[in-house]
Order: sequence, then structure tokens, then C-alpha cells
Amino acid sequence: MLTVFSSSHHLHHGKELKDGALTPSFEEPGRADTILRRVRAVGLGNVIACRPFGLAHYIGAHSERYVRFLSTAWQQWSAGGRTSDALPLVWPVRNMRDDIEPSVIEGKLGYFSMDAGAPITAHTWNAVAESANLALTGAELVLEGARSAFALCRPPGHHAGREYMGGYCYLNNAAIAASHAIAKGARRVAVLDVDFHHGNGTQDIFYERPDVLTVSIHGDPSVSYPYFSGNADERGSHAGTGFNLNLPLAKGTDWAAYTQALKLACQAVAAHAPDLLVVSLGVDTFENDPISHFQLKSDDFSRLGDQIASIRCPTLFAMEGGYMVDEIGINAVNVLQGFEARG
Ligand code: OKP
Ligand code: ZN
Repeated sequence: MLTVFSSSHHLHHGKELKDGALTPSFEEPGRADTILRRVRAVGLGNVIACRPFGLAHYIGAHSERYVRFLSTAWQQWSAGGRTSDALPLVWPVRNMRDDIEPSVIEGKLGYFSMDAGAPITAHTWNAVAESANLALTGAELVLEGARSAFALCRPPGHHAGREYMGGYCYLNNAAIAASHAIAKGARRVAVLDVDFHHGNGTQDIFYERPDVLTVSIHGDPSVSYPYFSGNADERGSHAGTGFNLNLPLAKGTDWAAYTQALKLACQAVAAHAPDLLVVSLGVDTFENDPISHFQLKSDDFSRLGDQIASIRCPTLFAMEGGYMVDEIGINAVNVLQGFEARG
């Protein structure tokens, strides 16, 4: 399996609020480097650079005004001399105006975000665009005939919606890859999200569409981030009704319970008969993950890959979360090797 990688991810490491204090984000450069090291150590396959793509490739999954905001936010934020991370502080909620984009950056930050978990630093945009380009490249490799590819995306993408960032995510890499596949002639695509956290952004982007099935297995939102989406009764709307499947699981879920949900997820994907499957590959379901609450062990990730391979569909893996930096290389690559072992 080819891995698509770029060292541009080093351009991004922001700060997040943890227990009331601003500290370096869990989503940090060591993550992607650890995974790349493991890819090389096991000889998964060649590591290649991404092909060139531009702003136009991000529009569709995202709105034009959101991409414009993201690509210019640091310039606007720093214009007055600020050097600290740009973070939102005000959001439109029930009965407030969510239909008028503010003209100043302080307002735009809240307008285009779901939380304060996506800090914008001086070179964040470069890292974010390159991360999306990795997924776009991986999608093209698979559309050109590869059975699978691994886009080692960082920053992750699945919390980013059509018009918002949040939860370490800016551009939705998996959704951009799925949209590109449709633009290139794929009739149906499925996105299977196995990150611990609900893929709310991917759900948002495809919620009204029947051509892109979105399936997510995640911590029950009543007790787990992102709290405000991911319930089982969110099934899609309009023409997309029935084409979104959420499988929320309790805190403490282990492989025995996880594999049951995964079986349902894989059945739903197989029934959609997609031309491309995009797996939002988060490995924060690991028992020792510092911010998540499932109990998967390293060997379980091999089984996860094997079960995904049983769908028998051309598959792009796009990296999402996983924060136990010592283990995420083993766990992510176990999924990929488990997938390949089925042949
Ligand atoms: C991104 B991905 C951490 C609280 C949770 C946001 C988590 C975003 C997860 N102290 N903060 O889905 O892995
Ligand atoms: Zn996650």
C-alpha cells in the first residue's frame, strides 16, 4: 500500500484550552512522524509526495466563503500585530443571527467554527491545504486502480463541516476526497469513520445526499465530544434520508462490543456498493488514548483492518485522530496490514 505524506504538517501546532488553561494541543507533529516511522519500519510500501491541488478542489465539500476565510484568517488576525494563536470566543446559538457573516476577524472566527479547538497559527493554512492534498492524491491513486492507499493526513479533518472548523480540524480531508471521487465519475462513495469521536463534519457535508453514504462508530455523544451530534436518530435529510448511519457506543466499549457495531457498519457500506470507500482512520479508540474512552488493544486494530477488507471495495484510508503518540504508529499500521493481509 502506498502512503502519501508531506512534512508540511510541521508548520502547524496550536494551543487548546485544557482545564481552563491554554496548552500545546494534543494534536501535535510527533503524531504523523510516529506513524510514518512505523510505515517505514514494517515496509508497508513506498512513501510518496502529494500531487498539486488548489482552492477549487476544497469547494464543494466546503463553501467558497469558508475556504476564503480559512486561507486568509491568519493575515487578518495578525494585521494588528497579534502573534498568538487565533481562537474564537463568540458563537451564534439559538435565536441569534447565523445568516450574516461578520466583516471583522473576531466575528468570522466564531461564525466559521464549532468550538475553540481549531487554533489558527501563522502557517496553519499551508499545513491544512497540504493535508487535504494528501487525501486528494490518495483518492486519485485508488480511482486509477490501486486497491488501497493511505493518506497520512495531519491536521485531521472529520470535525470540519461545510462551513466550520473545530476539534483540531479545518478542511475535511475525507469529504474532499469523496467529493473529488464523485467529480471524477464515481457514482457512489461511502465514508466509514472509525475515530473515537463522531465525524460530525462529514455527516454535515453529505447529510442531504444519497450518493455519499456516511457511517460513524463513536463514543455516545451524551458523554463524549462533540456532544451535539452523533446520535442514532440522525439518519440524513431530504434526498439523503437513510444515507447517514451513526453507531454510538458506551464509554468503556471493548473489541467484543465494537466488532458488533463494525459488522453493521460494514454491511451498510457493502449494501451501498460504493466505487470508493474512504475510511476516516482514527486510532483514538485505543485503551490508553489520553482523551478517549474505548478499550481497543493493538491487536484489535489488525482485526479492524481485516473486517474493513471484507467489504471488498477500493479503499482510501485518511488519518484522523489518535493521541497515544508512542502507540499510534503500531495501531494505525496494524489496521493497514490487517486490511492487506486479507488479499
Ligand atoms: C479530534 B479527533 C480534550 C477534549 C476534547 C477535542 C477533541 C477533538 C478530537 N481535552 N477536545 O476526532 O480525534
Ligand atoms: Zn477522535
